[in-house]
Amino acid sequence: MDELTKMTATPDSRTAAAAPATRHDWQRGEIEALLALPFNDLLFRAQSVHREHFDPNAVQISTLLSIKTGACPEDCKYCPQSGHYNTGLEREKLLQVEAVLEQARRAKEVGASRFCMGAAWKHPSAKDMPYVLEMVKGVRALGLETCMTLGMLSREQAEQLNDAGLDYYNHNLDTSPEYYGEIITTRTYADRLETLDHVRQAGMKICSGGILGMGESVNDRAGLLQQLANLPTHPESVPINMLIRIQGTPLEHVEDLDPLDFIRTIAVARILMPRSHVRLAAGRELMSDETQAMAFFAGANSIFYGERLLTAQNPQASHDKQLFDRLGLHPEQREEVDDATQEAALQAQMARARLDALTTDASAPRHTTRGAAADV
Ligand code: SAM
Ligand code: DTB
Ligand code: SF4
Repeated sequence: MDELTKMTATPDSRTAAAAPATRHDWQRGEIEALLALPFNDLLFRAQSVHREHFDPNAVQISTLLSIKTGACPEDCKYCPQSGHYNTGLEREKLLQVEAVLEQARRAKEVGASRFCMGAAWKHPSAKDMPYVLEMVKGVRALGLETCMTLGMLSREQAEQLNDAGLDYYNHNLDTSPEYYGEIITTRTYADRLETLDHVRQAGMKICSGGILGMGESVNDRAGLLQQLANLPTHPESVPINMLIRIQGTPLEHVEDLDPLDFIRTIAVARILMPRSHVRLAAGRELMSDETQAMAFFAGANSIFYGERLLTAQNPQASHDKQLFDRLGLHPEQREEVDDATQEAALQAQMARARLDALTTDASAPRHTTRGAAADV
């Protein structure tokens, strides 16, 4: 490039020329070496990568809703919703479509750009799919990005969700292939990879990450990141959860994770998957503001917002607002919806009204709804 071209190149084209190609061939040792860098070197490197691809002060905001709670047949040792452990959690059947949409409206009002719906299932049943598809259409119609996490998906179910307009599917690898068997025995690592493949083949974006603080080694953290970064396409969204120790689960008494090790993992995720949104996911309630600030500096650029995750506590919305103000962060804006989406919205609304009319028993409300979070 000559000097004049260099001076007039847009920031994007300059970045494109300078940025190394995204890799999918990371070796475990390379990742361990990154995790072991002097802290300042690691954070400087992660922040430099972050700035090449994102507005460093923008954070994507998602809100979670549990659409079916508890009594899950899987035995994930960290999870309050597993039917294998007595965690005292109140079970709830699948919410009605309108109750979900009401929560989505509130999430939008307070600034969320993505609405994530989670169900404690091994996989969705044929009976539940029509309702789930209506939820996707309805939430999308509100102009929100849609995300679901419903357990394993067959190829056909992934296609149905994609056709309904689901933007993201969340399915975590959780930990390294080696440590996985210590945490879950009712589904395999290969099952999880297969679901991710179905999601990708169907055309949806992938949200996949893991949990830290389950007693895993640094090598296991490297193994999780290696699996994610070596997928044929990087997950668009990578949630890094800090274990919330839940009374009654086998991981109730696991040792504390050093917050600096958590930050290191975020930083390495940012370096390995430079264009992905890395989410500072579960566990923020137990983190200091300073730890969270450092996680944003290390390249985290997404959070769950609102006082509840699926069943566990999240920071108060007012506290998050204050933190954003103190750090000069702002919510990332999503692109506006086009006419075709608006039209799809209208159609979805009509179909929903028909379905609800067929199925609603107004005399027997099965579910309670939660209060809305405050403004971001
Ligand atoms: N049942 C679906 C599944 O697992 O595929 C979706 C819901 S599940 C609760 C979604 C994710 O939440 C899990 O994969 C796990 O990474 C995370 N999670 C669950 N319990 C957690 C806890 N106590 N602390 C941190 N993350 C947790
Ligand atoms: C993810 O990685 N974390 C979210 C979301 N994906 C579905 C769930 C966190 C759950 C924390 C425990 C609970 O609220 O029950
Ligand atoms: Fe069930 Fe998901 Fe919890 Fe595992 S993490 S027990 S699959 S709800």
